[in-house]
Amino acid sequence: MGKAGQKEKVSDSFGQAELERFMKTVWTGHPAHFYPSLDSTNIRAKLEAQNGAPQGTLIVADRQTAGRGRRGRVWESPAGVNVYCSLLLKPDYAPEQASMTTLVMALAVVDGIEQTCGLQTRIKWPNDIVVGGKKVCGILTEMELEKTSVRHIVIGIGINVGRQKFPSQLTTATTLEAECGKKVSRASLIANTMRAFEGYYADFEANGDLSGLLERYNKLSANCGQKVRVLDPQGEFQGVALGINRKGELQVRCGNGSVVAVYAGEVSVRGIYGYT
Ligand code: BT5
Repeated sequence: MGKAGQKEKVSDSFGQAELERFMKTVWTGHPAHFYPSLDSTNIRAKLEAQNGAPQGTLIVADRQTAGRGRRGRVWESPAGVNVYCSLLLKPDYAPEQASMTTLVMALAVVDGIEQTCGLQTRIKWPNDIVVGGKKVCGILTEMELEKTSVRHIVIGIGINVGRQKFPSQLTTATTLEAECGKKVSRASLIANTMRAFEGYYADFEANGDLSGLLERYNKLSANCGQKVRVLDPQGEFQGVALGINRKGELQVRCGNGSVVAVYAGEVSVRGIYGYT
């Protein structure tokens, strides 16, 4: 199917026109491309980047047939209920800074959700947004390098919005509408999240790290002060999460009192308080 033919709307409240109407941003979501169905918005955004799409391009789909999480995990992406979108960045900073953009986007998603439906969510480092101990959003950041510099970054966001039945093995997921008890506009949610991202990203770019956002991030962190289990390729260890540092690493105090900085790109961290 041709690209133009894919840009229809799938319901009265979610389509190309609604996205454009709600998007009150300076550079994110300009342009925004809506698709009823894609394999993965991240894959599409990377293709657009290769074809010269500008920074700020936003790819949105009503459904994904190959939605992905980290390390090839599946992201459940049914039609008609959720947000699946990917933002293209073309920065001129070093690859080490790229993984920090996941944390910047996490802050934006928390604000976007709160502004759209009043729900207060928290961030489970590095890439989950949780409410009541369940996951309502996941973020997948991917970058492409050219020699040693970043050619582009794609930040993919999946937010569960409308009520739906998850596969039985997925017991840790919830949706915004189940949690807040009212209808949530997907176009408005995307627009609010993008607007919040612009503010946080400006701070990140000005500082070159997360130093200006540390306090807010740690306040919203579901990990701070909690026991965590770090699944490091070198071996697993447990400790208490103290919060992130300016590079976005999670500081974990181990049993022997030493503090280890855990880098998002290398390990997974799991809470051991019911949410895994
Ligand atoms: C993530 O990975 O949480 C990143 C998810 C990013 C999805 C977006 S959607 C738009 C863009 N296009 C894509 O193809 N991807 C991005 P990870 O931390 O690896 O978590 C994956 C795990 O979350 C799975 O193994 C499941 O346990 C769980 N999961 C899968 N689908 C879910 C859903 N819809 N809601 C909550 N949890 C889910």
